[in-house]
Amino acid sequence: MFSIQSKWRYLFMFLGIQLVVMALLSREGYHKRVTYFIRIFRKTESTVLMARNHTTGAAVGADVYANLSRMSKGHNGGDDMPFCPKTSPYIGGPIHVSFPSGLTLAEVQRKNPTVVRGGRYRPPDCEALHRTAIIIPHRNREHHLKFLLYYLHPFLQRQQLNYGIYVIHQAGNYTFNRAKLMNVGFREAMREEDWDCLFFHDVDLIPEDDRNTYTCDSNPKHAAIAMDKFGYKLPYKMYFGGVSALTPLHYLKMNGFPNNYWGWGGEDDDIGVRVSLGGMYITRPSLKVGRYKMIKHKLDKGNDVNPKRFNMLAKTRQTWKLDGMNTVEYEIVSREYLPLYTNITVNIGTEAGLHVRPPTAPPPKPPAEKPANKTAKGPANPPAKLKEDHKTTQ
Ligand code: UDH
Ligand code: MN
Repeated sequence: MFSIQSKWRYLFMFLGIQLVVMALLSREGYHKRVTYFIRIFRKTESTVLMARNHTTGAAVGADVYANLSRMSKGHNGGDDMPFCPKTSPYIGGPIHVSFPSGLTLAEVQRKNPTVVRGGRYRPPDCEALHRTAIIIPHRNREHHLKFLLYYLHPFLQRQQLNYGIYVIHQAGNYTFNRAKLMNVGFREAMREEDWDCLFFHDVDLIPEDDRNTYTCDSNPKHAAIAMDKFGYKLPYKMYFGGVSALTPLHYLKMNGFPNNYWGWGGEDDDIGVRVSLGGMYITRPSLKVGRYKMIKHKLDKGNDVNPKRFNMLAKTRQTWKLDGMNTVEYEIVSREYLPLYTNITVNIGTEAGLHVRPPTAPPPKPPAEKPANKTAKGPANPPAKLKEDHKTTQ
């Protein structure tokens, strides 16, 4: 029979042996496995935290930057890198999302030292299994962009992706056109790299769980299924707005997105209908995982509700092959490879077409006696000097 004392002695001996084995494994280069075991205990803690969080309704979750320092330590950069595992060991589940005042882009840059020019990243210690481009339609939302970059960079790094972030900035003040900007983003991103997945991402949506992997499925995926704005529920079955993921093949099968939805609303439903017209269906992560916080905002200037949207939507079946990726016209104004993203400023024209003519000039005056001065003003509103011109031919 064991006495209580000897029971304790055996228990301590057992724990001691465990510690020695762990130390040896760690020394022999089994660091990942050891940390894996350590994380199992940590995870239980975070699950308890999460459970508590669900009952109170408050958002807790982990710091999205918690795992990053460990990642960069394994850097080897050689050609003989192994492939990354199917499931990243750095994924941790719920993420704490808040919007502290005083955050700067310089701070985001400082916290993401492994992100390179143009907002590109590759895992330092393994060959990524996925190449994902993030396409963000944008105008006048720099404040939101800063927060999105703050959360998205570490989020994607935790998923061990080879990724790039593209911000597609609509030039000028004409009515905003989200879907057309996505078409531009698709073409311009694919021009640079053979991305195997494109995430079309509103600037104000912050993912709250890193198990929501930014990779593509065999069918188009609607990722922003549970937004705080809609009480963390899908507002209606065909909803496809906010954040969606398509492979280049999916995108071309549905002829991309429509170019003619100017102003707020309708385009996301049109895209949803295009998915089924292209012979595909919408996949979704679970409600638990596809959670997003939308940074609070009002409807923007220059993005009034589109009153034609319901009429247009009723005709998608007739129009989807006539308007989309095969007809998109735009002019690139500038392309900047910034430290945290690639900024593409684009002229997408207006409802009247790409080149808006200045208002008809009044009838010419009879010729003046003196020859015209060289510094005389040109026509009102001259077209901007643009670097590249793109018209799709398919
Ligand atoms: N966007 C811009 N600039 C604009 C307009 C839109 O960058 O001027 C982009 C941005 O990525 C944004 C996305 O287009 O996230 C979608 O536009 P949105 O955020 O206005 O769309 P949402 O469905 O509109 O969030 C909610 C309008 C809230 C009105 C509330 C009135 N009660
Ligand atoms: Mn929004």
